Amino acid sequence: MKPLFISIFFLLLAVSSSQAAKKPNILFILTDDQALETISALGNNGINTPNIDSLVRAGVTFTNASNMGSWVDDVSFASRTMMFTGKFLWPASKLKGNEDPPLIQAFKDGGYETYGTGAWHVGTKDGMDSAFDHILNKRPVPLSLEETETPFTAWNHDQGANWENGTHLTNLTGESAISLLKKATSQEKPFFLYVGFNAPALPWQYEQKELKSIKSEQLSLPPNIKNRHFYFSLKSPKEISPKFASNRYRDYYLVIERLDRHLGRILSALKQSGSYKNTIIAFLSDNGINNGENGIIGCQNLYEKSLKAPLILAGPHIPKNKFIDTSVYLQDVLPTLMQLAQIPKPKLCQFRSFVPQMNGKETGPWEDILGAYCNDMRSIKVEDHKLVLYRRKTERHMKLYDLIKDPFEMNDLSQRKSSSNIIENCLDRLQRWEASSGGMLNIRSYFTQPDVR
Ligand SMILES: [Ca+2]
Repeated sequence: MKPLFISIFFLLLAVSSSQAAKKPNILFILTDDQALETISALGNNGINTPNIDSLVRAGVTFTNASNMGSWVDDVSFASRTMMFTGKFLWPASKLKGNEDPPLIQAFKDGGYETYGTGAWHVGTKDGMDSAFDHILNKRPVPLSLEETETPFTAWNHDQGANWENGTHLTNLTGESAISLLKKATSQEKPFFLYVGFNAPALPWQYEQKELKSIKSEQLSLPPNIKNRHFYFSLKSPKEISPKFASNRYRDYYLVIERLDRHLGRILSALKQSGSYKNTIIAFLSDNGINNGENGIIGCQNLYEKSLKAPLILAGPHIPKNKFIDTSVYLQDVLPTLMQLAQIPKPKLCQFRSFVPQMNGKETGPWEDILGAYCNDMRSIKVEDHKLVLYRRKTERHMKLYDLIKDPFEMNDLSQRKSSSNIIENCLDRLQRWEASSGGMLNIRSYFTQPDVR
């Protein structure tokens, strides 16, 4: 090789390796059943989340990020399967579970070393085992003790679940994340570290001494705690007293505060490693939950409380302390991270990047946002309005809410004459969604009869 060619060869080599070094690391923190408003930086005075707050200040927070829904009782499983396969609800429901998660594979193909710990709960081959190059302390979702233990005491370690093996599962996942982070930051390759916290999903377990940090009687409850569902046969409907609801809020918040402390330790470890500046942190949940709002317990419904969850991104080239109310899906997060990491999005991925919205584009990646729960419920959000359809056997119901004027979904507008154009538009869009995404319902034939409204 002549000297000039040799110089060019080494120059090209240097350029390509410096480009490789510039790829941002990804720290992907996924919580379970964390509703949007459980963050003090979003104005909730009843909970103290200084570390999630620090991410809010460091990055972009989406305040209208929704799960697309679920085809099974297990909403988490559906949400996560969509998130890591990139497929919409009905195509994801038909997966046989015999492939690796393609969106993690895309990062592997893009030169990333991948690491995972905690809960996974995704309908792909071999669970977490084949998803990541390195795994530490993968854990199943604990069974709900509320249904099996009487009485259930949060601090009774003998009742297992989160207390199994003597260490709270949130601590174990947090500590495992730090171990993996040390390993990942000592390697040359960029890393994708997945941290799946079981918290704040049930069962809510904590030490008795933690009780003093939140006084349930001082918690302010939203107005829809007093609201009763209109009535459709939802799972576990209960008469919900304010005392029952505030104790529930307290327990839920206590496990989130523990989660927040471990998030703080992970962020400190990342800063100590020297990799913080070149790491994108994604903090999100798979879905929210109703804790008595609108008379409902659980996430098997299409109220905003259950569909929406936190979605925060912070890191290089991401604006700081910015709030975006454009509607996106939680499942848009991986295509977004791919764009930020300059990794091609696999063709099969139906979700979209919201990088343009982070950079100031005012219109969203979607014209409307779908919600579905099995074949019992459908919802569509178009601009300010949300139409919800309920169907079971011969029962049919339709509800329309103005989410700007009525964020707690208490005033049904479907009976008003002035709503008819909005309803028609929503039904048309919902019908198109259902048909184009492989859904089973003929929206028009079920929901256009006069008695439905
Ligand atoms: Ca969940």
